[in-house]
Amino acid sequence: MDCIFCKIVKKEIPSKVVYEDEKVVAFHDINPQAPYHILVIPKKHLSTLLDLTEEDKDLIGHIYLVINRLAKDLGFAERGYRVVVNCKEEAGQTVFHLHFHLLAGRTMGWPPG
Ligand code: DGP
Repeated sequence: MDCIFCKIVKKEIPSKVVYEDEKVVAFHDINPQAPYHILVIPKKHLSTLLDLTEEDKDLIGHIYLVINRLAKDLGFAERGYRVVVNCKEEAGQTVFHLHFHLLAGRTMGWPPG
């Protein structure tokens, strides 16, 4: 499958990894929208949020715990951070491998554009 994030998981293309375990990889976004912009992705290929099934419940819980750990380790847990998942084209999804944007380091606006 020609998936750029699967290639990042397999280290076939380089990325700035900040965390990795048997289920997930977290790395810096190539086009950061905030001082901290990290993508947390499952190693398992899921195209969109809609592809989650019952068997992924633990995986999703794990991803949020990794996000919290990164927020603490990288020093922005106290100030706050935003987690975004774009699901399908109209929401702005451009890479069809499920990913959680972790954004921090500036004041965020609402509603998002
Ligand atoms: P989304 O629009 O929600 O599908 O976000 C995709 C994000 O992925 C976007 O912020 C840019 C980032 N991205 C795309 N290609 C690469 C890549 O090759 N490496 C890294 N580190 N990030 C990428």
